[in-house]
Amino acid sequence: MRVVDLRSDTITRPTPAMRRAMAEAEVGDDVFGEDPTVNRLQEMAAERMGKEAALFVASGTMGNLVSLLAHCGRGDEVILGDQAHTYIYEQGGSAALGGIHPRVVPNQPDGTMDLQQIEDAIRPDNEHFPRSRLIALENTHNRCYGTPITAEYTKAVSQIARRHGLKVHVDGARIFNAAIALGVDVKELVADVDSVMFCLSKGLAAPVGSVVCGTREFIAQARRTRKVVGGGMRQAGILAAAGIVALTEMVDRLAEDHANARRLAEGLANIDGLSVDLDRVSTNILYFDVTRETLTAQELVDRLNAEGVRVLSTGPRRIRAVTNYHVSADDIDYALGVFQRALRA
Ligand code: TLP
Repeated sequence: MRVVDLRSDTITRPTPAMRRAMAEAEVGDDVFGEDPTVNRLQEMAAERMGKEAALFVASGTMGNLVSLLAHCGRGDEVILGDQAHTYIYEQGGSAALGGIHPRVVPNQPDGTMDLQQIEDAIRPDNEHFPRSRLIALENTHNRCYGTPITAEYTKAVSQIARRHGLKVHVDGARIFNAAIALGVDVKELVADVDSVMFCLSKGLAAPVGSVVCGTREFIAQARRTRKVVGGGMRQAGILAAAGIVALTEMVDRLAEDHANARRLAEGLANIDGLSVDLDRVSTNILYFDVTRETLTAQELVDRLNAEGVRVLSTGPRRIRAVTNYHVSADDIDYALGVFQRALRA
């Protein structure tokens, strides 16, 4: 059966070039700082993001966790969006393991938080309150339709943070999608922030890994917090080698994923029983709603799955699709045919 897997860009498998690089990678013990391939990836990543230093970690979740643990102590507070991946999908790890208190501000449909609401959420120095330490942004914003967050907005948030002595972290799991969609150098998107985490294992198709970037001092602290959560990975150059290929060969092609997401959205918009807001499709993530009363999102997902088209239901009427390296324009047209049949049934 022909399969078109749109559940996530995390399903991407390593390219032949990655497998070759992995097989040939020079390695050493990275806990001693002696893995040349990990070191090279970290240098490349820091350079790409315009930061002093970088740290290879096992996953996006680990990257966000070690960053929050490095910025905040127990009883400190992080301000973040109510739709943030870190708030919803990371098991509350920073609270559970780090005693960091989350202060949520509503995300607006475009993934930003209202600047005034952020500023209002910062606590005055008072023994009743946790200490506000950090503001966390997400770019692109997964739950907010994969919307890219602009450099101007990020700068405005950073200015608020500076005024009050807070730091800014960006969950940039898909920050290269944002850079491609906005047509800017990725450095501009993180120029004013203290730390950024980006993923190699999503649209960039590496099998494993994310990278945290920031100042030398911050990365030294993040290295400590990575170790305590069990993230010291020894001969991790085997994995970093694929990450290097991801950074050098897989960034520019993200534009194809964006074009395919638009193609899918436009096709879905023409299918009776579905509703898509075309204005909100700007990267590789799209959400749409099942408007036919007699059909739930999960029922439609099951019908599609039986025909090899895989998507995720994220609410009673809502479905998410994510275009990725293994999905071509022809696959999109095929998937649209399957959608049409599933809704006719
Ligand atoms: N997102 C996954 C799922 O967890 C929902 C997906 O399929 O989109 N930040 C953001 C913005 C993410 O979207 C994700 C993964 C992470 C962090 C966590 O990365 P991993 O899965 O590597 O821990």
